[in-house]
Amino acid sequence: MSQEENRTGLSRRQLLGSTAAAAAAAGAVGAGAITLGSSAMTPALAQAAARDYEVKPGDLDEYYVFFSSGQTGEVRIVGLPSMRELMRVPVFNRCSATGWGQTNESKKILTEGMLPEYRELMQKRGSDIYLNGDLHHPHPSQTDGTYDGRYLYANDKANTRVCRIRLDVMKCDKIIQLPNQHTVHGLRVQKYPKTGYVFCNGEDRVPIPNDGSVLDDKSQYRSIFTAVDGETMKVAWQVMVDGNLDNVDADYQGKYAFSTCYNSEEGVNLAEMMAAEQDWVVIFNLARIEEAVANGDYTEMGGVPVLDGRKGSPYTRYVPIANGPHGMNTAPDGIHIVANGKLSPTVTVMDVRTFDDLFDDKIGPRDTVVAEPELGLGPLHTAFDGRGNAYTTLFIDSQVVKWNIDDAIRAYKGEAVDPIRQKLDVHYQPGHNHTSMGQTKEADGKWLISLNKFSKDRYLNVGPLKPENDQLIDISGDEMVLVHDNPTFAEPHDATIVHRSKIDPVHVWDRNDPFFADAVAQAKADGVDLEFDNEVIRDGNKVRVYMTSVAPAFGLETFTVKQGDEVTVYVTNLDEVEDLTHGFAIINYGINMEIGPRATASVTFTADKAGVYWYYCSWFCHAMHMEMKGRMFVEPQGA
Ligand code: CUK
Ligand code: CUA
Repeated sequence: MSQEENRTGLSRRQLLGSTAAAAAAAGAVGAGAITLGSSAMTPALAQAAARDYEVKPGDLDEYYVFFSSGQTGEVRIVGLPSMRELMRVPVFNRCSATGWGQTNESKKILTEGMLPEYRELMQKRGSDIYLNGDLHHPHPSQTDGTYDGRYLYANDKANTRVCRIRLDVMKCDKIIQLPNQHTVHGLRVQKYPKTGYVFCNGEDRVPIPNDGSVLDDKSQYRSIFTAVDGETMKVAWQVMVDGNLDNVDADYQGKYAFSTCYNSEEGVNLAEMMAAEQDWVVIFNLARIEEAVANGDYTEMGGVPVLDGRKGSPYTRYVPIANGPHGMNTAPDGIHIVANGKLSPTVTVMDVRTFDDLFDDKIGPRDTVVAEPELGLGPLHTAFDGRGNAYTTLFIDSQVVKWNIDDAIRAYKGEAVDPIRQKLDVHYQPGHNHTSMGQTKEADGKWLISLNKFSKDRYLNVGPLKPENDQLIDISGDEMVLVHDNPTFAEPHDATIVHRSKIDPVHVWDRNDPFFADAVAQAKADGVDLEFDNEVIRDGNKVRVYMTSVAPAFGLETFTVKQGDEVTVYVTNLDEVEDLTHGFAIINYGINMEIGPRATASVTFTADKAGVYWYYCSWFCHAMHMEMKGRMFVEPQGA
């Protein structure tokens, strides 16, 4: 099959034809691309086409979608079903608009959880933070198998970090770098009784310690599984495993976590990693691990407890499955988990109720497998509708396949039943997919998003670098219906669809918020009331400038510092009006930050160039926003 056929399945002409047919059937369906995935208009499709998907101006979406942004390093909040981008939450990146990576508040979060050796290294390299990140898996905290609106966690594959975003203010409040392991790839949260643990897969194998004493001797490389405590954001424990770790998920009973391994060969190049016919899923027994940690039955490495979970250990079991599995997904029935074949056209379904017996050695590893349907080429990830159906992305076939779990189990037992319900073309090469509330016990089976790696011909050409294409699919009926194409910049891997009833962010900041508590404490020490005073405090060559802001004026029209001073500007936004954000930018000093309503933000810099420097409000806040500015005077050295 050529790559062309491979990717589309349908000709461009057919696609255009079906678009026109759908638009005609739907009447005025509003803005955005309404595209049906098949040229045949079945009753289900006609019904779907008649449905009004439009979120009209002023109407609110029913769901939040937390999109990863991959190598952009941020989390994006999108409304569903409109697929409108609502907000970006900078995390493992720098953000010109908000000052993330520049404000003292964000730098503290970016640096305090770094491993000390890497923090020193960064400082030697002239930066105190990593300037990049690769955020793949954003997952909100759960209580009793559903979202609880507290936090969202995500990994940084590029620099072995894990972050936490507070869902009340939609800002990152913790980032930690994990010791011993090399990258964090798969990340999922404990579902029961609550999060609890954040499970983090160390994908690449390295020597421990990785200090140069071992280089090319791969027999001494190790892969590490980490459980982070989602409350304290500290490593609870780590488990050393055979092979490597790709994606992970957890059960609904709070007993097990499980990860796919595509490199059981422990190879260091493509040929080696693909050599074996089979790889595996490794299952972690949380109770046994916790008991061992409590009993001190571990080795401390890099300051954290590390258990040996390689083959033969009481903490793990290895279930052989076909070569190169990728996604790992727990079904909302609380029983079934699915490992996605990638190099195998199959997915492997396991029954978590067998795991107790597996760990008690009453059954063998393969006795946990209850189905292994052949679905198509390149199965990567599976999502669920809560009605017993699963939806698996087929990367190579450029399709989403809908299949029935019970029928797959019956077929595995030898019954003549085809579990496949439908295959829908997606455009093109899907990675993750996600259903509404599908990773909780409250999966509602309304929507599916297919996160496609290539958009190719779906949009106006924007040059060699193209957007990804995230497609919205209506799964509420018997047939999947493609209803919207959504271009996204590099590169959503994963997304989580959360019903809006689960999340309740604040509208303005609380003055007692810990996010800017350091600024409040410093002001107090300086005898400054942030909400009233505008003052410049000199402390040797350190200067602290305290400034209020009320639209359309800063509390200080000018302030004066000396060349060479280390200047910290604290801006407090006194406006209580919803959505009234100010900015603080200093021209030619590379400074800009956001100050949300009732927030304080601060930035520190060296006033190394003498002269007059205007500062201005960078967030449009008022009719006189252009006039919201002042001057920083920097007296020349020796003046
Ligand atoms: S991984 Cu990207 S398509 Cu990082 Cu979840 Cu599967
Ligand atoms: Cu304040 Cu614009």
